[in-house]
Amino acid sequence: MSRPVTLIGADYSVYSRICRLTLDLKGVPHAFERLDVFAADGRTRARQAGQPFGKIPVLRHGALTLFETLAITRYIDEQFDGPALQPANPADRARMNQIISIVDTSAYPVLVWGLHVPRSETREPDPGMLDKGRAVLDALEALTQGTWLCGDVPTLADAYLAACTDYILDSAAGSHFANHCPRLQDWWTRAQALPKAQ
Ligand SMILES: N[C@@H](CCC(=O)N[C@@H](CS)C(=O)NCC(=O)O)C(=O)O
Repeated sequence: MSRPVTLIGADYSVYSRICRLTLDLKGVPHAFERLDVFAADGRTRARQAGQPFGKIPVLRHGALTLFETLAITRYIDEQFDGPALQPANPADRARMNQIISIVDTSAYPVLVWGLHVPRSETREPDPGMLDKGRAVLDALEALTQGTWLCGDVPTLADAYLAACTDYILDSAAGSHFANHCPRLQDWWTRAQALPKAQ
């Protein structure tokens, strides 16, 4: 009998969405246990669930507990049957890793927290944030090739970027995405049809 798979996270959480999208793209049946990390006891519960920094998500596979989305998504791809979500070709794989790294180090802090969150709280973003956000989108646009971000089939890069695109569009950089990033725009028309991880 196969070991049960449970993802612990929240619907709004970009990193939880990345893991759910990865599970769905891989075709792995799983349970989703909701944990609101921003609730009063959220960080304590996340630590109790196995995330030492009090964040989400956490993946359980039988007795195995994993945290850090990078590790979780690669584990899902390598542990389970289903379509390969990391390109075999080293150059394509490197491009996928570039996009993942850009989402981690730039898109998430700048576009989601630096631009989307201030808009959702009806306050101005920090000075210079919009220029930074546009530069992130320009870099992602330049890396986008093929039907999906890294070729003919979806990869982990698609899960990473798709998980935060709603937030990017609902930010001050949204019009830059719509008007100056035709490849990303084209990609998003397809990516919206990916299994809905929300
Ligand atoms: N490096 C972690 C980042 C996870 C993360 O930042 N999760 C956010 C939700 S999307 C969180 O738990 N934030 C709560 C906090 O930072 O206190 C990963 O890759 O899983």
